[in-house]
Amino acid sequence: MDRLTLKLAAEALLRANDRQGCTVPAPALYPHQWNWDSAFCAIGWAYIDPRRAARELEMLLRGQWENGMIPHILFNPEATHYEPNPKVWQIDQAPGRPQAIATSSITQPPVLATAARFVLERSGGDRTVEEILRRVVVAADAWHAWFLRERDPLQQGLPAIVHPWESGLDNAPRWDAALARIDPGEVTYTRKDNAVVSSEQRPTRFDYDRYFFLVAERAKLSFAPPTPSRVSFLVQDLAIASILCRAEEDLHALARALGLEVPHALERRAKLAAGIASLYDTTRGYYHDHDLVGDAPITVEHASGFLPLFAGVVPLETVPRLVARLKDPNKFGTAWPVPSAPADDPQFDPRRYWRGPSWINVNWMIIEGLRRASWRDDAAKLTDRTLDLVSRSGFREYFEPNTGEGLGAENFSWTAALVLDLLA
Ligand code: 2M8
Repeated sequence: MDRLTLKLAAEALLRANDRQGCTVPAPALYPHQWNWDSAFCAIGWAYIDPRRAARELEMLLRGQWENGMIPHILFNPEATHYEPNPKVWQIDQAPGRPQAIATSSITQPPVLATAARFVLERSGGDRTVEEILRRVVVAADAWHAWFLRERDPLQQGLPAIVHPWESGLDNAPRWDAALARIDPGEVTYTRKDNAVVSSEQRPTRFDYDRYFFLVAERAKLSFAPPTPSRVSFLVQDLAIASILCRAEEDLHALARALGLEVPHALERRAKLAAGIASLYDTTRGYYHDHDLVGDAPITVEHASGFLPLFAGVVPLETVPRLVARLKDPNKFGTAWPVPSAPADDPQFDPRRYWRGPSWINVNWMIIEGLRRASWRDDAAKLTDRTLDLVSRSGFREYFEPNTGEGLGAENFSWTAALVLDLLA
């Protein structure tokens, strides 16, 4: 596909996946509204129709809980081909849940404010867009505050996740040890994903047993803020900290541009930046996560280790070390970039979801991070290679990093949306 054909096809895909104002990630596999998917989609919609882009973000606000959390899934009652279905989350008794829509009880990486700023900057002063984004500012501010109020039990500027699904990088090897500690017992559940995508490209039964166990645990604990002694899984997630840190900066800029105040955004950003700095391992030369239940660093490497670049918090002297890992063929310098796990990791599985394949949203955040760090040539090369990958293999969910083969769902929305930005 040449670049113009790619652009037209990306636009057509977003339109085809539009369900009255929200873009489903992939109609056959993911028929609801997902949190960070919508934020990435809004970035693509901004090139087609900024009002539609703003609407995508506004649709996410329908799911906000009273405590500020914006959940990871907002369910479409007409779609029944995804599990876990709304009942499994048992949120009917949850304090402060939204009344008008069924949602999951967990969150996802907060890309919302970053996407909103992006949309505003491409909206040409459209009043309708500005009006919607004012509401987004208020909602994002409450959500950001929630992360540091309810999800940072040690007050270290490091938000913790209670479920691998919250990371968005679901079955990444970095969660294996923390999950292995859990004995889920007999969990009964239905899976529908394996009917759409080959099971060798999806999370395993080991993962799903624990995913469903943890969903039930949230309800059992009445959705209360987690502490390491009360929950089975609690991990300070470097990627969430990085994305939130970036989002605080974007929220601050967005609010100012709209004549609003978000008095705590920069303060929160500083706390997050300090938290992220504490996760850098000078000996190994990369950033990592921290397991709060096991009270130990998680030294398993992952592409998420580059996201402090996206937050703009990597010290100048550390950037070359990260870039060297990105280019090393034994680590992240595979033929088709960027593998989600390093090629020399014993857990590296080039066809299985977040355990090896390349993902366009991760590439996009790394490209943005490299630009911020003024590594323009490498950012440009990664952009070209990413566009070549999609031109060659289509708008797939993820890609085999050695061969470039498209894997996972077809017609995947954020792949199309972010291609529109990479082409611009
Ligand atoms: C994947 O996660 C969902 C659960 O949330 C699943 O596997 O069913 C992840 O790739 C996640 O990051 C993404 O938001 C979601 C929808 O694309 O799919």
